[in-house]
Amino acid sequence: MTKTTSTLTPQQQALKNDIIGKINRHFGKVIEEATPQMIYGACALTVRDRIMEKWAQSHRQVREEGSKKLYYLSFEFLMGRLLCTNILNLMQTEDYEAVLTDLGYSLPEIAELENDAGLGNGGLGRLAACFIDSLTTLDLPAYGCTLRYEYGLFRQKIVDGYQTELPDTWLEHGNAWEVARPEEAVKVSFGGDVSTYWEDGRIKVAYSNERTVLAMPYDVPLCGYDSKIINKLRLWGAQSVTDFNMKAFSAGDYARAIEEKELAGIISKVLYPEDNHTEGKELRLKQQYFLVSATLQWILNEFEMRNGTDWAKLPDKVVIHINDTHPTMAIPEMMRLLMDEKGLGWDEAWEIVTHVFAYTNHTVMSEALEKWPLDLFRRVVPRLYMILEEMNRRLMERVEAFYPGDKGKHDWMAIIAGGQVSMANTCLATVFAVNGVSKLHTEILKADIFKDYYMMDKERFHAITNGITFRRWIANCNPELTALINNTIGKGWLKDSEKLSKLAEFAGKKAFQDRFDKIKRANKKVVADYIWEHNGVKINPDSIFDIQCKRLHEYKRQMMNVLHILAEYNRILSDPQYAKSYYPKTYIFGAKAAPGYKRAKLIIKLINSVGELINNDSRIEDKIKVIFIENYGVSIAEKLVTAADVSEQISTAGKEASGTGNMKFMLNGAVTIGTMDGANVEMYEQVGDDNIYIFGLRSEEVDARVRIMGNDEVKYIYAQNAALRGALEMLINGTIVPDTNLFMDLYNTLVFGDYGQADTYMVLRDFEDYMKTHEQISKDYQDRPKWIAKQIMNTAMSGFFSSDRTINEYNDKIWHLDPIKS
Ligand code: 26W
Repeated sequence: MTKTTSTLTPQQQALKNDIIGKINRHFGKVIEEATPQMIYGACALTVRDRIMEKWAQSHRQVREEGSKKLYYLSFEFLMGRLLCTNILNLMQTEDYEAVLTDLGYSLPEIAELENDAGLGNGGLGRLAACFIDSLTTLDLPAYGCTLRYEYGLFRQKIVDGYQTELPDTWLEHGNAWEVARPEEAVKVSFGGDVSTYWEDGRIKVAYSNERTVLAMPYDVPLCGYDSKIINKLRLWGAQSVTDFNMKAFSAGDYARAIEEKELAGIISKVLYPEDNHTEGKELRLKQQYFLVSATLQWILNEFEMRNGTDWAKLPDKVVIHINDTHPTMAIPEMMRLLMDEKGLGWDEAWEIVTHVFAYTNHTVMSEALEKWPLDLFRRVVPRLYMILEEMNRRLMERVEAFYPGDKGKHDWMAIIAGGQVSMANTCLATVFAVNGVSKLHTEILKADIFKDYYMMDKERFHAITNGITFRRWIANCNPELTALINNTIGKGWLKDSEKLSKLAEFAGKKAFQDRFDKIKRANKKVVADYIWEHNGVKINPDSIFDIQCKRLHEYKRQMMNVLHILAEYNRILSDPQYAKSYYPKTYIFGAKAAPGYKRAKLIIKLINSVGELINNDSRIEDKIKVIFIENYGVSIAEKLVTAADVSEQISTAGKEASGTGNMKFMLNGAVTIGTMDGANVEMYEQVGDDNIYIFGLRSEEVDARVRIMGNDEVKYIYAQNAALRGALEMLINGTIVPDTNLFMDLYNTLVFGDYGQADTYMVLRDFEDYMKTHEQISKDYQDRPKWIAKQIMNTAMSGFFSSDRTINEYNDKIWHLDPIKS
């Protein structure tokens, strides 16, 4: 209800009038009749207007300065909600809070009505979203390019402890942020026959019988934090071209017209939920071609409009980043467009292509390395196939020159070999820069999976450690802590993250500790209330909140966490002395499993079953609670990271390329228990030994261990570690669930292995060290001043992990963009 008495400033009063105006004109309602959803919509529209005003200005500026632009191609942009970050970036949070309160609402309550834009699986997609925020904040001209999936990552519903998948209908209320650009729509064609012929002394290409769909761009303008430029995320949606010219189709083309309509209907329908695993589906390949072809046509059109047809200048004006191998087809597509459409010869086109593209690898998991069957590839994109064949022929000459007579290298490094097209090799054969996402990950790329390419050209390999945007991951999600930091060291750190280290001198100060701890306690209470509401379990906010939230994958070792919880539970039951001294703990999990990854889904069931068992066992007097948060995603992560005492980052060393959740927890003052993996290594370097708990095998030890000691070591550990054995046996002895077969697969893979190799992910081998480290944490936690100092040090030393630093590194080493001038 509208209040009449108000203490709004004139500026806030104007904003209020704007919002009411939107309710009137956009929704045809008076303010008294507006639903909260309409209030959200009206707020979003007012924010969009403000961004749009800046947009026109910024657009002109970029054009006049003739700036070089980055196109960041990614199949995933896990943006989450935009209302609060946009308001924060416009520096209008206080105004919107005041006006919404005046209207009888609150900003957080209205913000919650926005559906998460869940256009991503996990780390890679969220990284893209953080990057676009930092690029914009740093005033660098950049466009994110992705698909406008009608359904984002599935909505997870837990039924009887099992994950079930429901469609994520994020567009159900429309998308207030996007602007359709029909005037920039382009056509993308699939399949058909390709033939070549000579004309005017050049080879020409003719296509026939292809299937064509229309790519419709939807732009989401993005503002940075206190910055000048407006960038955008371009989402391509597929539409039917036949709607426009159905009449023109002769009877013979009728079937084709219908086929095209169907194709258009499914291409941008759904995000594939595979993470670190590729299934090789035809539709996925079509999605890939659709995105890259539409984007490249747009890039070349823009270039031509501003710079004419001097294509050799393209690398001065454009840099295209390939986010993991998924958009790799951009490379042969650029060759195709330059040769077939713009009339360049192979060498001229190749010179351009090799100076325009850069590529980031995000995983070393072999199941995730994309390879496509030749037949499929040839059928879907016949012309690109021809181009890749020629690229491969020339590549093999280079390989032969560098590694004479080494046949093995030919197969391993080829674009086309063994009946498959390798996307990673296509990138490695072409791009001017390759990078890994943490120091360790890059070392592994250079020493292992990309070694042969590295030896040929070392200069183009870079290590650029990931980062996160501090605007979303502290300023927005933890306003109380942000205010405390602002009051203590000033506001500069939000744009210059290294300044956070000034907090270190307050780590031991009692008054500061008290305030810091009070905020953490309040955030824990919020999560406890959330759990009560959603899980119906009462949580003690004074217990240790120990959180592991990320995709479910064996290498991330949620399994080790569960086994350890079981071991603690058993010990509480059997050892009264231990029970007495046990400090209460709340173990929180959040994870989606790929729908086809059976074992991962079984681990979710296990976590829920263990929760049932432990949460309801009155003998342990609520000392342990185990909670599974349903439908983990960006918005719930924003709550969880503020409430953690302990952050679980426990992947098998060498497997997690970087991790970025680890950084979000650290920034909000959680202490990490982790392996020397991914960016954990650099977190350790930042905070030092006293403020992080490192355990387990190092990456260089992992392989050696399997090679030298093999399964004998696993048998030995099983025999000798009673706590671990006890936990493992619970999987199959009917204690957790009556059906002793249910978790048999989980037991078997650890103890006996899938292909004769037990304990692939070192769960048993790292268990003892993990257990001891947890004991130490429980002890240290109870020395409050010491523990809170550790938490503060984590926040203080996390400046390095701002994505602003990451983007500056990319820019210095790879992109070379200039910030727009005022
Ligand atoms: C083709 C199927 C598929 C889908 C997604 C294969 C691989 C992926 C991604 C590369 C998986 C991913 O998100 N990797 C994560 O990237 C983050 C950002 O760099 C890193 O922090 C994580 O460690 C890495 O697992």
